[in-house]
Amino acid sequence: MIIKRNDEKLKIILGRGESFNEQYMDTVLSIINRIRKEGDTALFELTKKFDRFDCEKVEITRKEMEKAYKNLDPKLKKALEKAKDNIVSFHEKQLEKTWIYEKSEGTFLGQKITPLERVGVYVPGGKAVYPTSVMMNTLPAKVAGVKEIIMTTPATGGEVNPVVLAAAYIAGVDRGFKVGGAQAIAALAYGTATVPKVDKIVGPGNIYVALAKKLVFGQVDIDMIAGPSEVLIIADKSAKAKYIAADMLSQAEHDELASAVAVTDNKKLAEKIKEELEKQLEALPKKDIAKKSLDNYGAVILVKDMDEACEVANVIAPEHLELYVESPMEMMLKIRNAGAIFLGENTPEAVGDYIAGPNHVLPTGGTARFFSPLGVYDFIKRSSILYYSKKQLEEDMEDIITLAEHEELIAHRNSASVRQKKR
Ligand code: HSO
Ligand code: ZN
Repeated sequence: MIIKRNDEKLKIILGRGESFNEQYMDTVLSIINRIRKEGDTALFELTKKFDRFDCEKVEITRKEMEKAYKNLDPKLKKALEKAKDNIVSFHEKQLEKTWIYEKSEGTFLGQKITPLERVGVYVPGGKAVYPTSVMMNTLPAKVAGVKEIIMTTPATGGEVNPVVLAAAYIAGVDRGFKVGGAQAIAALAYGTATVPKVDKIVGPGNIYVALAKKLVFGQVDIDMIAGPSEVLIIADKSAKAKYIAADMLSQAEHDELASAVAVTDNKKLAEKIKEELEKQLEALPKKDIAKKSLDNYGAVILVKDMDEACEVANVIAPEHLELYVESPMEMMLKIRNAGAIFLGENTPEAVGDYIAGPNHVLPTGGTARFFSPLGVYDFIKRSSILYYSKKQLEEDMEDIITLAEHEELIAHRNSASVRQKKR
C-alpha cells in the first residue's frame, strides 16, 4: 500500500484509463445499424429485450417531471436547488461573447457564438444514478442557450428513478425518453420517429453506451468518455491523516475500479493514512466496493519532496486533485494536469461533487492531459465573420491570385479578379 515512485503499482495506476474494449464493438455496431435502418421498430424491440419494458408510452413529459419534483423530500429539494443556483452562477462566468474588430477601414473580422440547437443528455439506469450528475450535464447547456434538451434513460420495467425526474425538472430538461444503452445513443444521433435527432450527446454510461458514443461521433458531437472516478491527494506534514483517508474513501466507494491515491514526503503521515484507511473502511456501508477499489488502484506514494509529488500528480493527471498542504496556492502553479484542483484542508472533493458550482463531469483516466471539465463552451459553436472593403480586396488581390494559381484553382482566382478595378 505504501509505495515509492518506481513501484510496479504506479504503472498499474497509470494504466487505469485503457478501457477500449474490442469485444463489444460488433454488438454495438449492429445495434447502431439497426436503429439507422429500422428506427422505432428496432428501438422498441431492443428496449423490450434489454430493459423488459413495452414502449407504449416511451416519452417522459415535463408535467411528469414536475410531479416528481412536487413529491420530492423538502430537504433534498432545498439541497438540489442550492446546487442548481451555484452551478448556474459558476457557469455563467464561462459564457463567451461574439466579437468583431476593424482590421482596416471598412474591413471587419470576427467570431460569432451560437448555442447548439438540441442536446441529448444520457442518464444511466441502475443504482448509481446521481441526481446532481443530471444537473451537471444539463445546466451548462441551459446557460449556453441550447433550445431543447432531451434526456434518455433506461426504465427497467418501465420505472424511472423519481429523484432523477425531479432533478431533470429543476435543471430544465424539456423532454425525456425511456430508452437506454447503445440503442438510445443511436436514436439520439440519427433520430427516429419518436426520438428527435440531436447535435450533441453528453452523459456517462456503461461500456455499450461509451462505445456507441465513440461510433456516432462525427454524426453528432459527444462529450468526453467518462471512466471510473479518481482522486489524488498531495499532503505534507500539516495534513491530518484522518481527513486524507476520508477523502480517499469517498472516491473508492464509487466503484471497484475507482482510484484513490495519496502522495506525501512524510513517512509518518503515510503510515497514519494507511492505519486510518483500515479503520474508516470498516464502518462504511460500501466497504466491499471501497476495499476492492483500494486494492485495484489505491496507494500511498512516498516521495522525496513536494516537487516530486507534483511531478507524480502531473503524470497521473487525476480527475480530482486535492492539495492538502501548507501553501496550496503556491503549489497549484506547478500543476499542469488535473480535472479539478481542491485547495486546502476545508475543501474535500465532496464540496465539488455536490454544491460548490464547478462541474463534476471531469476528465478521467489521465485524459486531464488534454480534456477540460464539462462547461458552457461544450454547448456553443463558433463561426468566423469576414467583411471586406473594396480597398482591402484590391490590396490583397495579387496574393489571392498568386495562391490560387499555385493551387491551379482558376475559378478561385477568377472570383477575386472579376472584382478587380479596371486599370
Ligand atoms: N465524484 C463523481 C461525482 C459524484 N459524486 C456525484 C457523488 N455524486 C465524479 O466527479
Ligand atoms: Zn463523488
